[in-house]
Amino acid sequence: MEKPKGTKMKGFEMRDVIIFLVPTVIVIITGCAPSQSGSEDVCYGNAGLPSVDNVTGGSADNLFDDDLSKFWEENTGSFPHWAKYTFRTAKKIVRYVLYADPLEPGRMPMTWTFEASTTGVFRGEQVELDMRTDQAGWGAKERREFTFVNTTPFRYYRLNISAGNNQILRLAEIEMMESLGTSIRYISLHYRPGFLVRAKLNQQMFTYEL
Ligand SMILES: [Ca+2]
Repeated sequence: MEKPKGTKMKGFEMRDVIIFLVPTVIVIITGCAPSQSGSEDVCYGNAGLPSVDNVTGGSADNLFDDDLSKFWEENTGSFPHWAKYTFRTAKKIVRYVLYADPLEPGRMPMTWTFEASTTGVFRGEQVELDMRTDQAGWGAKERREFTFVNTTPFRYYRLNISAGNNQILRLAEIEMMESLGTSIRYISLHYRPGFLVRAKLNQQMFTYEL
């Protein structure tokens, strides 16, 4: 065994330390925070109330039930559409995750804003926390994570979808987190001779040169 050396891996928050064992070397990646407070999804059970602008299949509850086989669908063929979560107590959300349906991932949103409000009205008072315009090519059960800067607790958060990848909109799950700490599910490591380690973490690829 030899200690890792070389450049710092980009893309991780500098928090906890995780040690991965790979052939002949120990790779220490600083920054993963698997059990950090705030890194977990806070949209669950009686933490708040889901709602959407319209339903033609599934329900608003299906967006926050931790079950990818249940979805919210809207198939009237027009946009925008929105999905809202009303927390019982204000939370400082800084990260959210969207999951595609196992059977119809091509119905995922393409363009949206992620917004917050202190009143829940969303008629101009809301704050735009994040915007995405290019979210194409979703795969079955695909997970995409989005982060932004937010220093204010809000009770109301909304995904406001202005365009989809299909006229029919189908979204399997939404998660929201209070920390940028990266959960480590779906991690895989690839090592090859020449001292290059590649880690795929939550759909993002990182490279560590030893
Ligand atoms: Ca679901």
